[in-house]
Amino acid sequence: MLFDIITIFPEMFSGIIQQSILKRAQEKGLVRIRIHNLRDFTSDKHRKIDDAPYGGGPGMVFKAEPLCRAIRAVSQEGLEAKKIYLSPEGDLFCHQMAKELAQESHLILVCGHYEGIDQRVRDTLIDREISIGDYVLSGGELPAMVVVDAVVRLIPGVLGSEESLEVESFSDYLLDYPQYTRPRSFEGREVPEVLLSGHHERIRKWRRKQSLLRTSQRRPDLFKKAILSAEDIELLKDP
Ligand code: 4FV
Repeated sequence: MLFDIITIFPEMFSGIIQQSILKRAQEKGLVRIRIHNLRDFTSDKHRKIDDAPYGGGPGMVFKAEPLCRAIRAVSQEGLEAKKIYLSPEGDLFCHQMAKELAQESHLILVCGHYEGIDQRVRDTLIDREISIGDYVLSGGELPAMVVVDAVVRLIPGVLGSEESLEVESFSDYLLDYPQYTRPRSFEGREVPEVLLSGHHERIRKWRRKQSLLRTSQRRPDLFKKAILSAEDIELLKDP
Protein backbone atom coordinates (compact mmCIF):
# COMPACT_ATOMS: atom_id res chain seq x y z
CA MET A 1 0.00 0.00 0.00
CA LEU A 2 1.16 3.52 -0.81
CA PHE A 3 0.57 6.39 1.62
CA ASP A 4 1.08 9.96 0.45
CA ILE A 5 0.90 12.52 3.25
CA ILE A 6 0.53 16.21 2.40
CA THR A 7 1.60 18.53 5.22
CA ILE A 8 3.33 21.84 6.02
CA PHE A 9 5.35 20.05 8.71
CA PRO A 10 7.00 17.11 6.92
CA GLU A 11 9.63 16.82 9.61
CA MET A 12 6.94 15.74 12.07
CA PHE A 13 6.81 12.39 10.30
CA SER A 14 10.52 11.60 10.07
CA GLY A 15 10.57 9.92 13.48
CA ILE A 16 7.48 7.76 13.30
CA ILE A 17 8.04 6.34 9.82
CA GLN A 18 11.52 5.17 10.81
CA GLN A 19 10.37 3.35 13.90
CA SER A 20 8.78 0.09 14.90
CA ILE A 21 5.92 -1.27 12.87
CA LEU A 22 6.04 1.35 10.10
CA LYS A 23 9.76 0.78 9.60
CA ARG A 24 9.26 -2.98 9.51
CA ALA A 25 6.36 -2.74 7.06
CA GLN A 26 8.42 -0.60 4.69
CA GLU A 27 11.44 -2.90 4.98
CA LYS A 28 9.17 -5.83 4.09
CA GLY A 29 8.05 -3.90 1.00
CA LEU A 30 4.42 -4.05 2.14
CA VAL A 31 4.08 -0.30 2.59
CA ARG A 32 5.50 2.86 1.05
CA ILE A 33 5.10 6.18 2.85
CA ARG A 34 5.89 9.44 1.03
CA ILE A 35 5.77 12.78 2.83
CA HIS A 36 5.09 15.92 0.76
CA ASN A 37 5.63 19.51 1.84
CA LEU A 38 2.61 21.49 0.70
CA ARG A 39 4.86 24.51 0.23
CA ASP A 40 6.53 22.73 -2.68
CA PHE A 41 3.26 23.02 -4.58
CA THR A 42 2.54 26.74 -4.40
CA SER A 43 3.41 29.22 -7.15
CA ASP A 44 3.72 31.98 -4.58
CA LYS A 45 7.26 33.34 -4.41
CA HIS A 46 7.06 33.45 -0.63
CA ARG A 47 5.82 29.81 -0.56
CA LYS A 48 2.61 31.06 1.00
CA ILE A 49 -0.09 28.34 1.20
CA ASP A 50 -2.74 30.06 3.29
CA ASP A 51 -4.76 33.27 3.41
CA ALA A 52 -7.37 35.07 5.52
CA PRO A 53 -10.92 33.64 5.49
CA TYR A 54 -13.52 35.38 3.33
CA GLY A 55 -16.20 36.81 5.58
CA GLY A 56 -13.63 37.71 8.22
CA GLY A 57 -12.88 35.91 11.47
CA PRO A 58 -9.73 34.62 13.14
CA GLY A 59 -7.01 32.44 11.73
CA MET A 60 -6.02 31.42 8.22
CA VAL A 61 -7.34 28.97 5.64
CA PHE A 62 -5.30 26.69 3.37
CA LYS A 63 -5.58 27.94 -0.22
CA ALA A 64 -7.20 25.66 -2.80
CA GLU A 65 -4.56 26.12 -5.51
CA PRO A 66 -1.50 24.56 -3.83
CA LEU A 67 -3.60 21.82 -2.20
CA CYS A 68 -5.23 20.79 -5.49
CA ARG A 69 -1.86 20.86 -7.24
CA ALA A 70 -0.34 18.66 -4.52
CA ILE A 71 -3.20 16.16 -4.47
CA ARG A 72 -3.23 15.86 -8.27
CA ALA A 73 0.54 15.48 -8.38
CA VAL A 74 0.60 12.54 -5.97
CA SER A 75 -2.48 10.84 -7.40
CA GLN A 76 -0.90 8.26 -9.70
CA GLU A 77 -2.90 6.82 -12.60
CA GLY A 78 -4.20 3.30 -12.04
CA LEU A 79 -3.83 3.28 -8.29
CA GLU A 80 -7.24 4.88 -7.66
CA ALA A 81 -6.04 6.87 -4.69
CA LYS A 82 -8.49 7.41 -1.83
CA LYS A 83 -8.10 11.04 -0.78
CA ILE A 84 -8.67 11.66 2.92
CA TYR A 85 -8.85 14.94 4.83
CA LEU A 86 -8.27 14.75 8.61
CA SER A 87 -10.81 17.01 10.29
CA PRO A 88 -13.05 17.24 13.38
CA GLU A 89 -15.99 17.29 10.95
CA GLY A 90 -15.08 13.85 9.64
CA ASP A 91 -16.42 10.38 10.36
CA LEU A 92 -15.16 9.15 13.73
CA PHE A 93 -12.23 6.81 13.12
CA CYS A 94 -12.66 3.24 14.38
CA HIS A 95 -11.34 -0.29 13.85
CA GLN A 96 -13.92 -1.02 11.17
CA MET A 97 -12.83 2.06 9.21
CA ALA A 98 -9.19 1.01 9.56
CA LYS A 99 -10.09 -2.40 8.12
CA GLU A 100 -11.81 -0.74 5.16
CA LEU A 101 -8.87 1.53 4.49
CA ALA A 102 -6.46 -1.40 4.71
CA GLN A 103 -8.12 -2.77 1.58
CA GLU A 104 -7.06 0.29 -0.46
CA SER A 105 -3.88 0.38 -2.59
CA HIS A 106 -3.23 4.13 -2.30
CA LEU A 107 -4.22 6.57 0.43
CA ILE A 108 -3.56 10.31 0.23
CA LEU A 109 -3.81 11.99 3.64
CA VAL A 110 -4.26 15.77 3.69
CA CYS A 111 -3.21 17.47 6.92
CA GLY A 112 -4.77 20.86 7.62
CA HIS A 113 -3.84 23.60 10.07
CA TYR A 114 -5.35 26.81 11.43
CA GLU A 115 -9.04 27.07 10.38
CA GLY A 116 -8.73 24.22 7.89
CA ILE A 117 -8.75 24.07 4.10
CA ASP A 118 -10.77 25.86 1.40
CA GLN A 119 -14.14 24.17 1.09
CA ARG A 120 -13.78 23.84 -2.69
CA VAL A 121 -10.99 21.30 -2.15
CA ARG A 122 -13.25 19.31 0.16
CA ASP A 123 -16.10 19.49 -2.35
CA THR A 124 -14.08 18.40 -5.39
CA LEU A 125 -11.07 16.27 -4.48
CA ILE A 126 -11.58 14.82 -0.99
CA ASP A 127 -13.23 11.37 -0.94
CA ARG A 128 -13.57 11.00 2.82
CA GLU A 129 -13.13 13.13 5.93
CA ILE A 130 -11.94 11.38 9.09
CA SER A 131 -11.85 12.60 12.69
CA ILE A 132 -9.88 10.85 15.42
CA GLY A 133 -12.06 12.37 18.14
CA ASP A 134 -14.20 15.26 19.32
CA TYR A 135 -11.47 17.68 20.24
CA VAL A 136 -9.50 20.30 18.33
CA LEU A 137 -5.83 19.72 17.60
CA SER A 138 -3.35 22.19 16.16
CA GLY A 139 -3.00 20.22 12.93
CA GLY A 140 -3.93 17.11 11.02
CA GLU A 141 -0.48 15.52 11.36
CA LEU A 142 -1.14 13.57 14.58
CA PRO A 143 -4.49 12.29 13.25
CA ALA A 144 -2.70 11.20 10.06
CA MET A 145 -0.14 9.26 12.12
CA VAL A 146 -2.95 7.58 14.07
CA VAL A 147 -4.69 6.52 10.86
CA VAL A 148 -1.48 5.27 9.22
CA ASP A 149 -0.49 3.23 12.30
CA ALA A 150 -3.92 1.65 12.75
CA VAL A 151 -4.23 0.81 9.03
CA VAL A 152 -0.70 -0.52 8.51
CA ARG A 153 -1.14 -2.99 11.39
CA LEU A 154 -4.02 -4.56 9.48
CA ILE A 155 -2.14 -5.11 6.23
CA PRO A 156 -1.47 -8.87 5.84
CA GLY A 157 2.13 -9.75 6.56
CA VAL A 158 2.96 -6.62 8.54
CA LEU A 159 2.44 -8.14 11.96
CA GLY A 160 3.97 -11.39 13.06
CA SER A 161 1.60 -14.32 13.56
CA GLU A 162 1.32 -13.76 17.33
CA GLU A 163 0.75 -10.01 17.04
CA SER A 164 -1.93 -10.47 14.38
CA LEU A 165 -3.97 -12.50 16.88
CA GLU A 166 -3.92 -9.42 19.13
CA VAL A 167 -5.45 -7.36 16.32
CA GLU A 168 -8.21 -9.90 15.86
CA SER A 169 -9.13 -9.67 19.53
CA PHE A 170 -10.37 -6.07 19.17
CA SER A 171 -12.36 -6.86 16.04
CA ASP A 172 -15.05 -8.47 18.24
CA TYR A 173 -15.66 -5.10 19.98
CA LEU A 174 -14.21 -6.31 23.26
CA LEU A 175 -11.51 -4.48 25.20
CA ASP A 176 -8.30 -6.31 25.97
CA TYR A 177 -7.88 -8.30 29.18
CA PRO A 178 -5.45 -7.21 31.96
CA GLN A 179 -1.80 -7.93 31.24
CA TYR A 180 0.92 -8.84 33.77
CA THR A 181 4.62 -9.62 33.60
CA ARG A 182 7.50 -10.26 36.03
CA PRO A 183 7.83 -9.90 38.97
CA ARG A 184 5.00 -12.02 40.43
CA SER A 185 4.70 -9.64 43.39
CA PHE A 186 5.09 -5.89 42.98
CA GLU A 187 4.60 -3.53 45.91
CA GLY A 188 2.45 -6.15 47.57
CA ARG A 189 0.23 -6.73 44.54
CA GLU A 190 0.21 -10.26 43.11
CA VAL A 191 -0.32 -11.59 39.62
CA PRO A 192 -3.67 -13.49 39.44
CA GLU A 193 -3.00 -17.14 40.29
CA VAL A 194 -4.75 -18.46 37.19
CA LEU A 195 -2.08 -16.85 34.99
CA LEU A 196 0.61 -18.83 36.83
CA SER A 197 -1.28 -22.12 36.60
CA GLY A 198 -0.11 -23.17 33.15
CA HIS A 199 -3.70 -24.33 32.59
CA HIS A 200 -4.30 -22.84 29.14
CA GLU A 201 -8.04 -23.43 29.03
CA ARG A 202 -8.56 -21.81 32.42
CA ILE A 203 -6.35 -18.90 31.38
CA ARG A 204 -8.29 -18.48 28.13
CA LYS A 205 -11.61 -18.40 29.99
CA TRP A 206 -10.30 -16.02 32.64
CA ARG A 207 -9.02 -13.63 29.97
CA ARG A 208 -12.26 -13.81 28.00
CA LYS A 209 -14.29 -13.06 31.16
CA GLN A 210 -12.04 -10.12 31.99
CA SER A 211 -12.54 -8.73 28.49
CA LEU A 212 -16.31 -9.13 28.78
CA LEU A 213 -16.49 -7.52 32.22
CA ARG A 214 -14.12 -4.69 31.31
CA THR A 215 -16.03 -3.88 28.15
CA SER A 216 -19.46 -4.01 29.80
CA GLN A 217 -18.26 -1.74 32.63
CA ARG A 218 -16.16 0.75 30.66
CA ARG A 219 -17.63 0.73 27.15
CA PRO A 220 -21.30 -0.32 27.16
CA ASP A 221 -21.52 1.18 23.67
CA LEU A 222 -19.07 -1.44 22.40
CA PHE A 223 -20.48 -4.19 24.57
CA LYS A 224 -23.90 -3.93 22.94
CA LYS A 225 -22.25 -4.51 19.52
CA ALA A 226 -20.34 -7.58 20.70
CA ILE A 227 -21.66 -10.96 19.60
CA LEU A 228 -21.59 -13.13 22.73
CA SER A 229 -21.25 -16.89 22.55
CA ALA A 230 -23.05 -19.32 24.84
CA GLU A 231 -19.79 -19.69 26.70
CA ASP A 232 -19.60 -15.92 27.16
CA ILE A 233 -23.06 -15.92 28.73
CA GLU A 234 -21.99 -18.69 31.10
CA LEU A 235 -18.77 -16.89 32.00
CA LEU A 236 -20.74 -13.76 32.89
CA LYS A 237 -23.08 -15.75 35.13
CA ASP A 238 -20.21 -16.96 37.32
CA PRO A 239 -19.50 -14.52 40.19
C1 4FV B 1 -8.64 16.74 13.91
C2 4FV B 1 -9.34 15.82 14.73
C3 4FV B 1 -8.30 18.12 14.24
C4 4FV B 1 -8.57 21.19 13.47
C5 4FV B 1 -8.00 22.52 12.96
C6 4FV B 1 -6.47 20.74 12.41
C7 4FV B 1 -7.38 20.27 13.48
C8 4FV B 1 -6.77 22.18 12.18
N1 4FV B 1 -8.35 16.13 12.74
N2 4FV B 1 -9.41 14.66 14.03
N3 4FV B 1 -9.83 16.00 15.98
N4 4FV B 1 -7.76 18.87 13.25
O1 4FV B 1 -8.52 18.56 15.37
O2 4FV B 1 -8.82 14.86 12.84
O3 4FV B 1 -7.06 22.39 10.82
